[in-house]
Amino acid sequence: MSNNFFNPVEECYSVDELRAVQDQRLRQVVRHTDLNSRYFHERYQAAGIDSAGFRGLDDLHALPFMSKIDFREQYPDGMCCVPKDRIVEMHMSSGSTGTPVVMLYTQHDVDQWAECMARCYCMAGAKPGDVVQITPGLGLFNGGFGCFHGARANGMFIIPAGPGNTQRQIHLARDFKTRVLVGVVSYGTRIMEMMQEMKVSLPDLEIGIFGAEAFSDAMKAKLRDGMGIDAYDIYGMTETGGIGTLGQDCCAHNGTHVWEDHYIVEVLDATTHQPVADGQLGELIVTSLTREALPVIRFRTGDLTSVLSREKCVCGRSHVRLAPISGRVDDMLIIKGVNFFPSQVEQSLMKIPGVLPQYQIFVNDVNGVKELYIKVEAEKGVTGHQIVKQLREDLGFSPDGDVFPAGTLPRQDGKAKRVFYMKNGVEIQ
Ligand code: DLL
Repeated sequence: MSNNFFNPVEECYSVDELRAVQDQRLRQVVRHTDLNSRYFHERYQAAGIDSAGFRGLDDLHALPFMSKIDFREQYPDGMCCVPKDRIVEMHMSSGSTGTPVVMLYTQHDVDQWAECMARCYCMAGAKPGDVVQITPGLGLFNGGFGCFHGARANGMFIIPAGPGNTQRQIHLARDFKTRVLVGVVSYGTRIMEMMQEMKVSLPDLEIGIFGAEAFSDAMKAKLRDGMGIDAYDIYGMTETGGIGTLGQDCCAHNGTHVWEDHYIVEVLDATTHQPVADGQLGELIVTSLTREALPVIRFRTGDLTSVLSREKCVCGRSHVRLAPISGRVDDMLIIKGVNFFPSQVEQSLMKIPGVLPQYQIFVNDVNGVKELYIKVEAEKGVTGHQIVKQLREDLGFSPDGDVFPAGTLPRQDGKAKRVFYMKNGVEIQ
């Protein structure tokens, strides 16, 4: 357990300082977007907002929401707030409809991203000179480059491995003494499996930073114990500027500290858009305060979380702490009258001794009635009956479940596809 700061002053702002910075930066970003982008200007006009008289945090609730749909409709650069010749980088995610979501960066935006990401590395205990192995793709996906920019800012030795060739990852980590490993959660589990298969331990590896997918506490424990590391949960998305922009947990592992001097977060009821009380689950809404090319204003992330605490943390930071993402608004499953998220299935499965981190969830619509079927890898001796019993205890109904030997379910190098939708046994998406 370790705790460092990349930017001790801003990371240790008091709540009052954070509010003052947010208030001033919110006025600035509303003015900037209004003056420099027709998209934002028209939306503010339609909502009756004059950016010259905008009163900062007091007027936050009056700002209109935006969502992924706006990014898709404005593809490729319809929302851009700076002249084209100031753009130095782009990233993109494709999502379920196939229409891309593009994020554009000025040099200032790349530096802002690097700062957020460097804070995350430091918060996990990484120091200048540490070897960091970056396994998210270094391409259009924001994961790899965000890790790269942040590591450069923090003065680390970068192994830009990207995903895949898992045996080589282990050799690289052993030979170059990797201390910090970053990856999407399911690729972290893949590396852990390969370490076990190759019977290699990596004594220099101390810190694992994972994200991009549902990450249950039980999965964190598996990675921690299986790799002998401290496991951190990092958060961010293309629209907010990428990995790390929305923060990470600290050494106390008690929620995701959001970088509140750069982002305002609200947790709202996904249907009524009214604020929910701290501790209650709702949709996360994000406003970026310091991004230039493509700021987001009250962006509906679709991610569900709750405010865990606004108190000063033992690590010294007052930045708000959010619960791990429990799912997406559109991911909720309703089966036999029970509402739940795939992450709850993961949490339940990973509690069973001998169950391995690879699983698939099938939602089969049989003549209008939804049924759940789970495939999971497990060590010898674990039975389908144990799986069904655990899920019945945790979810309140009995799905079907089967156990498969290690290494038999399909794996992806990027984000894992965990949920499959079927109609009368035939996959539909
Ligand atoms: O997944 C950024 C990222 C890369 C984060 C690597 C962490 C590690 P997108 O592809 O735009 O960006 O996907 C963003 O992924 O809205 C969440 O639904 C989900 N997500 C990201 N981090 C977490 C996390 C990257 N720590 C979407 N826990 C988000 C759960 C996460 N879900």
